[in-house]
Amino acid sequence: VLEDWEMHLARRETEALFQEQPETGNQYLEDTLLRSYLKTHLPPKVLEEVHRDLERFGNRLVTKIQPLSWECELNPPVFRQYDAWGQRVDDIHTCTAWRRMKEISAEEGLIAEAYEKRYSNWSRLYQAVKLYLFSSSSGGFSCPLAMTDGAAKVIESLGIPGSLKNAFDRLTSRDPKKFWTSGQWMTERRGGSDVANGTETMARKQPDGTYRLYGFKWFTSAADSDMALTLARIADAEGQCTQGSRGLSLFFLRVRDEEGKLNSIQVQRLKDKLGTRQMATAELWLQGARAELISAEGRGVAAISNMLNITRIHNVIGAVASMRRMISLSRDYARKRVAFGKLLKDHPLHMQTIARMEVQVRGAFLLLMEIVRLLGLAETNLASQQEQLLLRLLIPVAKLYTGKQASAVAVEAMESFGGQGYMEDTGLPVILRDTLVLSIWEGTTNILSLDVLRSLAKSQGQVMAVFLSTVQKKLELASGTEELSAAVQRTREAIGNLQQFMAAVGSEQALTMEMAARDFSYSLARIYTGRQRQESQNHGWAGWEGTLNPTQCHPCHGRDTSHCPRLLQAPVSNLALGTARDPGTA
Ligand code: UCC
Ligand code: FAD
Repeated sequence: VLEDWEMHLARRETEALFQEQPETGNQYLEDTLLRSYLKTHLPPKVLEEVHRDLERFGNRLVTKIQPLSWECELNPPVFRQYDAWGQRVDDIHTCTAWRRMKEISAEEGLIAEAYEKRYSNWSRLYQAVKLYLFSSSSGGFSCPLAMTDGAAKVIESLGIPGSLKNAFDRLTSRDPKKFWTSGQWMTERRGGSDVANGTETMARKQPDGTYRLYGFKWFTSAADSDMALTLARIADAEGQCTQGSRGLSLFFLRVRDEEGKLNSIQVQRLKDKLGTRQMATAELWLQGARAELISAEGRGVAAISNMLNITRIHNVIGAVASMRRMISLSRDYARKRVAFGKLLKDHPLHMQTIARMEVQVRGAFLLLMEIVRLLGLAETNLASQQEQLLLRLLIPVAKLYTGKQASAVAVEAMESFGGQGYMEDTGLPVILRDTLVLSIWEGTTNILSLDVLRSLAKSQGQVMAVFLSTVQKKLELASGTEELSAAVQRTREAIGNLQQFMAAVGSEQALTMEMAARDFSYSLARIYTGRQRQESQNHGWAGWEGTLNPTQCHPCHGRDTSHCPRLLQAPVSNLALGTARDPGTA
């Protein structure tokens, strides 16, 4: 009996030492940076209404929506190609929780808010904040919402033609019974980055003016969506198509008809993905899918770029939300987990690790807010030409940079839970997996870096002037604050490096700029968020960083660069950009 009693006591002791799981409460109320941003920027009347709604939404997220999110993870979509009698059905079955997410998205106006413009230029920002809070509890539903928003934006930018009025109303509806989501079918087997050369899908005009599409779409996310925007080449009477970008046009199509029958589309299979497994990504054969041409012929890429710019902003939202969730959990864990006789929060080194992640997410959050603030101004005709240029530049910069940041933060944060971080049923690996895609889809880091250059070229350099003058103004404001003086100084030095680099690139711009595109873009992100590393002043720290200058390295200008010994030894792209390096938490 005594032995039993001792065992009981020992067991109680062990159980008492067991750590509680990390939790988050109302994500709105707990996010001091978000709340202070809203307080500083929103007009008081708007703030009052928005605050009430966000507090309510924050509670709904933690009590009702978060559990659905886990259900989505546990019940990923299932594809059934044939029924029991051998009939081809191509049914993508989604779980109840996923379908509930669609209803909640409508009820909460997660798309509608931006188009109703109840708060004029602040509506976009308000929508983005709701999406940011929703993202990590959405069970992957953020993905269809991104594309739905993008599709609504394209249709709005076309002036909402009569034939698309129904679609627009549904995409922006608050009625769960009416609400539609959209897909974005761009990627084909031959290329997802090089869409201009990768697209083989052909469009044949029908006597009634509609088109039938024939081709194979290699990645189609949220394949359970109601409609899609997609690219195809219009065939002439002889069946010939114009190749390249100028041959691409944009089409609207319904995925299924009123009876739920697929629109001459066959689902080949669902992708077996590392993450985002809650959401169906399919390979689709278009076998004469009926579609409507919605851009001018040959202007498909330009027309769909309205969608890309919106979905890329959603990507930034997802990246910031992921970092915020990981860090919130990590902080909570540090308050509960004991190591070496004290809580993790009392170990300075552990707290330094968390603080470094916090700095990352804060910079990223403020960059996101800046973008949606500018977008709101642009959409209500309140943006100056300079603000429009800045918005065009900051979208790819933020997408590429925050995608990388989020991946690095997710890995670091996972480690902050020790072995538990690696355990599947904690849910932490889900966040990591879902985060890793953010730098791939919606344009990879390199492709977005080239888009940064595109925005520079298109504005004939004006955008850089706007960027620099905007940063200078922000620095002037900050320079009055003593605590910020060192950071202001470092940012000024980084701007100096950037200007020096641009001046030195001079006439050999094309190749150098292409090679430098990634690091150049990172520099823009770091400068805009005021995040310069002290180490960047020391050129020795990265081995090769800052050791070349652009005029030194062009033996192979205009030729195949792959064998250039200098390029193999030292990435030319870091020329003079002392601030560039992969975003990380170190
Ligand atoms: O991945 C996808 C969906 C994933 C699921 C959704 C998740 C959402 C986030 C959720 C968060 C949780 S959909 C597939 C995404 N695919 C891409 O992003 C494609 C990546 N490749 C590019 O971005 C390339 O740069 C291309 C395709 C745009 C390059 O095409 P071109 O035709 O070779 O490029 P051009 O000739 O330079 O551009 C054609 C026109 C030009 O206008 P004009 O002719 O007037 O000079 C460009 O200025 O398009 C214009 N343009 C743009 N305009 C190109 N890009 C842009 C842009 N970003 N903004 C404005
Ligand atoms: P590639 O274009 O072959 O690129 C391979 C590598 O080469 C990349 O690292 C890229 O950065 C680099 N590279 C390519 N060109 C250059 C260059 N000029 N300079 C420097 N580097 C270069 N697509 C859709 O259309 N709709 C969807 O719904 C969709 N959903 C997706 C869901 C998931 C989970 C994933 C992973 C992808 C999805 N995609 C979707 C596809 C996605 O957009 C593409 O995978 C992406 O754009 C990259 O295209 P790719 O896979 O063809 O890679």
